[in-house]
Amino acid sequence: MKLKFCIALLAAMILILPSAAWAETADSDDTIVTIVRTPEQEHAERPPCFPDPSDNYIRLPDTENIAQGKPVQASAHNDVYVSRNLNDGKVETYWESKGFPAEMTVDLEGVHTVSSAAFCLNPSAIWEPRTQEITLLVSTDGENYTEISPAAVYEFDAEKGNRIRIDFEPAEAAFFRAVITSNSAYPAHSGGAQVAEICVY
Ligand SMILES: [Ca+2]
Repeated sequence: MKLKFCIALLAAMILILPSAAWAETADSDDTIVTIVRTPEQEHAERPPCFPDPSDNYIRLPDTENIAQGKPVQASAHNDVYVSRNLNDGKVETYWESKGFPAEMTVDLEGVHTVSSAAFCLNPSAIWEPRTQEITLLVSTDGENYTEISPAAVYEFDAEKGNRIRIDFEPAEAAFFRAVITSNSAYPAHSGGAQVAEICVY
């Protein structure tokens, strides 16, 4: 009986002692706890040995894009792809016309000398390569338009940023218009032009 009592007492000590020791340590003012907080990641890290995909992107002018956020009118759109997506500064949002020809006109809110334009799609590779035929026109009064870049087929490729740049002779413009007459990725009856951003410089 005495032996059983000793075994039970020993077992109880084994169970109680570690928790008592832990509690003392955890409650002690001498315990040093170092909390390490990692900094927020502010941008994607890319090891130097990996090429930057944007190195292959078509370069856009360094000057201000005067089309961004300006009033814009466009042909009828498909689904939710409305005209305000054309120049909201986001390549993730886009305008899609309901058929061809597809026309968009940006009110530049004043006369500007322009010499370059860019058309962007989402640079994600999920947007497969395509071509779109584009004509550019400008106007100083909103009624009479002059062609500054004739209809030509441009290639959009995610490896080049899914964007194209059109340079032309400098012209005075208060209104900038683009007409798109084909889209190789969306030629079906209900298809149309697709533009994530129209930029004017
Ligand atoms: Ca957009």
